[in-house]
Amino acid sequence: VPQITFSPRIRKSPFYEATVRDGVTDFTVYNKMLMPTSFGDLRSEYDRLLGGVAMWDVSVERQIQLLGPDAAKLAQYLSSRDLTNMVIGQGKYVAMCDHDGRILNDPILLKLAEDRFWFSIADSDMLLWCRAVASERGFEVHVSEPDVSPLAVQGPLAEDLLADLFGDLARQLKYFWFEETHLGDIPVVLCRSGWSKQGGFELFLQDGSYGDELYEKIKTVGQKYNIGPGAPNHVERVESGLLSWGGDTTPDSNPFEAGMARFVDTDTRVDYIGKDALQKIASAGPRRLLTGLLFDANAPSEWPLPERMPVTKDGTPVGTTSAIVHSHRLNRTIGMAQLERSIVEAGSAVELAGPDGVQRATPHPLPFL
Ligand code: THG
Repeated sequence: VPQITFSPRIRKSPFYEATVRDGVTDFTVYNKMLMPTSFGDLRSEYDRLLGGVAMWDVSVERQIQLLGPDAAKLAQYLSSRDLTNMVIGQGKYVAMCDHDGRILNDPILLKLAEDRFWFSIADSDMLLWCRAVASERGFEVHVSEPDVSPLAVQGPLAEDLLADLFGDLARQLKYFWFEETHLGDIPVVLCRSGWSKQGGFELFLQDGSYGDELYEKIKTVGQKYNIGPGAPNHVERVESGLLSWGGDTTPDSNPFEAGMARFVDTDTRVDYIGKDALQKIASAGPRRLLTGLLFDANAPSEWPLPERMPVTKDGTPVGTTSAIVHSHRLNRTIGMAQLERSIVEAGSAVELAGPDGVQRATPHPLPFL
């Protein structure tokens, strides 16, 4: 099997040593950094996420910090969502678009102070973009990638576990809200968030030298909840319809094609990059839509293919898939695809030509579950 060559260009997480001790078997590269994707038993990792609690090293979700008197102005100008009523301690899921309305990233934006924001980014070079825009606009703001590394604790038992560590704070936090706090000496931001729909938190470690200590602390307290290691779970995220930027999107996708329409404000007085383009797309209607695909029958086990696959309707190309998985809860092959809007709106049956024959599938609303 070919291997990835490690080098200083591929950064390691402060939890790297801890995940190796825990038996990590697979990594991907994300934001020029290694991210664990499996500990060797994906089915157990799924079951733990659905029925218990799992810990994921997601330090690859880097923070782009905006600090200074114009931080709020820059955060708004970069986000296609009206942030007027955003308060300190609140997180919001936003799209960052270019001037033509293409989606560049889909971060969670955290407001830590009136003059301090974090974009918790997906896999694209937003430090370059944010610095360039800040300078071109002449904004008085310092843009950096600070030493901050999120660690996700996900699953139905995550709240009990974190209440053991943080007391009532863990129970009181609302979805996407957060608080800057400490665990002993360890500086963290505790946020109710995470890339699953099973509930849970992310601890944004604010000093990488505590990586091992934080991981082991959660693992120790987590023993009574049978905590185990895991990673952002591909099967659960397709069932839940969570967007994977760069996977479900292509370089020219706009947020309406990526299922992010409800997070875009076109009818607003605030100004942001791409607003005119997004208004035009919104009134004309996007050409394609992100949709679930429900296969007529279970596809053979070699089908959950990592590549995009062409989708046709009566032989005519109508889009491509970005994920095909076997849903454990539906006991059916499901997928995600960007297809012509008319196909999605009509719910028309489509075909996919795979390794051993053609499979039929039907558009299905996201989330599946
Ligand atoms: N956590 C943190 N940073 C991140 C991610 C994360 N950065 C990269 C990536 N993930 C950003 N992408 C997403 C995509 C979806 C969601 C969160 C981050 C998500 N969406 C819900 C949904 O679509 O149903 C809820 C959105 C809402 O209601 O506001 O949770 O995971 N720190």
